[in-house]
Amino acid sequence: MKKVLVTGALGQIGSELIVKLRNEYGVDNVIGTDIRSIPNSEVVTNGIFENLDVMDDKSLASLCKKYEIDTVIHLASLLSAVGEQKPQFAWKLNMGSLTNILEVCREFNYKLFTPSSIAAFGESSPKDLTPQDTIQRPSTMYGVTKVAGELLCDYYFKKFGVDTRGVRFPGLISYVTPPGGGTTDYAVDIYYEALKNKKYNSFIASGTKMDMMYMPDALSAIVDLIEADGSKLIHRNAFNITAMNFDPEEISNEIKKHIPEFEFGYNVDPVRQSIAESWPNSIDPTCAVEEWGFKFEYDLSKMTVDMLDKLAGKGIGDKNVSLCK
Ligand code: VAH
Repeated sequence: MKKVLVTGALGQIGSELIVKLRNEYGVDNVIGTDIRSIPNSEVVTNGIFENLDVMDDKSLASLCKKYEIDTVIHLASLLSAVGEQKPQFAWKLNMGSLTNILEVCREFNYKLFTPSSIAAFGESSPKDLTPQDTIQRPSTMYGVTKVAGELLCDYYFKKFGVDTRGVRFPGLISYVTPPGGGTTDYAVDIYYEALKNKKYNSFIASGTKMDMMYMPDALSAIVDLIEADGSKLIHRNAFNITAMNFDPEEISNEIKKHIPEFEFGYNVDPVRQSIAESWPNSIDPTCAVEEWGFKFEYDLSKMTVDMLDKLAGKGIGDKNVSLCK
C-alpha cells in the first residue's frame, strides 16, 4: 500500500490532489503538508495534515520517518509571475526545497513525483508541437528552476537510482483553489469574472496560444505516472502533457455560449505577456501517451460547462444567473 507525503498541499494542485489521493490510497496513507495552515480547509480537517517548511531538511526527514512513507509528491514552488518579482527567492525556494526532497528520497529510497512545466521551454525551443526532447533555454527564473529541476531529478535517477518522475504541466484550470502567481491564471480569472461581473479584460494579449488542462485531468496524470511501470519509462523528467490549446479569444467565445451578455476585452500585462510569448504555442505529448498511457477527458467546451456550473454552485456571481446550456 502506498503511503504518500505531499508538499504544497494547500496550493492550487495540492488542495485537490489530496482529496483524490485520500480516495485512492486511504485517508491514513496520505500526509498533506504546507508551510501555511488553513484551519477550515478539508485538506486540514479531513485527514492527516502537518505544517512543514520544505526548506527545513531535518523536519522533512523527521515527518517522512514518523509516517513511514514510501512516496513523495513535491508541489511546493513559486510560479512564473511571482518568480519574476522575486527571482533570487524563487531559485532558493524551488531548488533548495527540491534538493532537500531528493536527498531524503535518496537516503530512504522513496519514489518522487515533482512537476515541471511548459515554462521549461524558451524562445529558441520549437514553438509548435514542441517535442519531448529539444532545446530548453527558458528566459524566466521559474523556467530556469524547472529545467534545473528536471536535470537534477534525472541525475538522482541515474546516479543514485532514485525513482523520480515528472510531467511538464501546461496551464492548469480549477474551481476549488484560486491560482497563485502564474501567467496562465487569466484562464481561471475569466470564469470568476464572467459570473461575477459578466465582463473581463485579459492580461494576456489576443492570439496568444498556450497549452492548458483542466485540474481533474492533471490529477489523473499524476496518479497514472506514479503508478506506471518504471521499466517501461524511457523518459523520466519530465513528460510533455497537454489537453487543450487556446488563446483568450477562444476561451471568451466558449464562455459567451453560456453567458451571451459576457463582455470581453484586454488590459495586457507586459510582464506576463512577455513570459507567455516565451513559451510554446503547443507541445507534443506523444511520449507520455506511448510510455505510460497519458489521456485526458476535458476539452475547452466540456471544461467551460463544468467550471461555470461548479463556480455558480459555490455561489460565485448572481444567484439567478441562467447559464445557457
Ligand atoms: C504559471 N500556472 O503560469 C503556471 C504554469 C505553464 C504555467 O507553470 O506559472
